[in-house]
Amino acid sequence: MLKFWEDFFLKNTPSKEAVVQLESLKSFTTEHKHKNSRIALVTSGGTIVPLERNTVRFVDNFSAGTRGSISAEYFLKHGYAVVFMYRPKTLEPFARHFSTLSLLDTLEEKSDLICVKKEKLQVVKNALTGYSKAKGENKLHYLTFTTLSDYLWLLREVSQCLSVFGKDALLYLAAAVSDFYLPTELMPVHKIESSGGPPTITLEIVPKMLKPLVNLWAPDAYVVSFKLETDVSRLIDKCKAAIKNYSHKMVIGNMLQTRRHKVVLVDCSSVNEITAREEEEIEEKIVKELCDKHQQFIDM
Ligand code: PAZ
Repeated sequence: MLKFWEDFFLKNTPSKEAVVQLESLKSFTTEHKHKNSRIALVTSGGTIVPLERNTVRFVDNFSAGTRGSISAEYFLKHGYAVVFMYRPKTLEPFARHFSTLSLLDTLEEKSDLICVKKEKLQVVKNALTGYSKAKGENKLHYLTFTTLSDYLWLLREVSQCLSVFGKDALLYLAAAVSDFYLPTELMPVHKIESSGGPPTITLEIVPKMLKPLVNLWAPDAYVVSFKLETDVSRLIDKCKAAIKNYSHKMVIGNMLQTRRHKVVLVDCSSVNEITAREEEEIEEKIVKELCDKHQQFIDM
């Protein structure tokens, strides 16, 4: 009998764009395997679940890509090569400082020149230095997904690709991934017509991919998942349940309302809260803690 996740991959094929990206991933991982690099997969942004094959409508998952893009920068600072797997138009490492209006806010016109404002110079310098270093050393590789099924296909391929790094691979799954989907065979080909009356759409449960990821795709990697909740009374129990069910290394719990300045790190033996002040980036502390834990795991 097929496992639920195998059935999902049989019935939901990846887009051409997803498949094409895997070639360049192989050369990135080969280069970093030769260099004995530590490598992190950072997933970021939310998946969409199409309701039509020619997609006009879809169900979205909330994520601006803030957590993932900031964390990727800190993993690079800690010397990791980073595969940044994200949804286009959500935040990207380094470029996040200059998204939309904030780019214009950094600039001013002086005589005939466009210059960086004095008070923004340090931000621009830091971003440029970090970006140029990552690019020069070929340490940051981008992969993109939009739909749930592309996300899961890429997750499987990347995890398997990173499994050659053994314990040196760290998977940091910060993307907001839908728990529900509409199987391709149940999707109408064309845009749902309003003339047919209000549609009744029954979504199905997405198979839990952490199980095969931890047991089959990247069995030696240090795997960190995220749990987003809106009801604080459920957060810790949900994190503990995830650790028990999937036996991965860490669950990071966060509340929608307080996620920028409070998270909780849950592993099989401890619950550890991390907080950050307004002017701090909590991801700096999260990534530092994880890099220490990853080191201990490698040394074991
Ligand atoms: O991308 P962002 O900074 O706006 O949000 C980050 C987050 C809340 C999506 C992330 O921290 C997270 O909890 N991801 C997992 C979500 C989930 O439970 O599927």
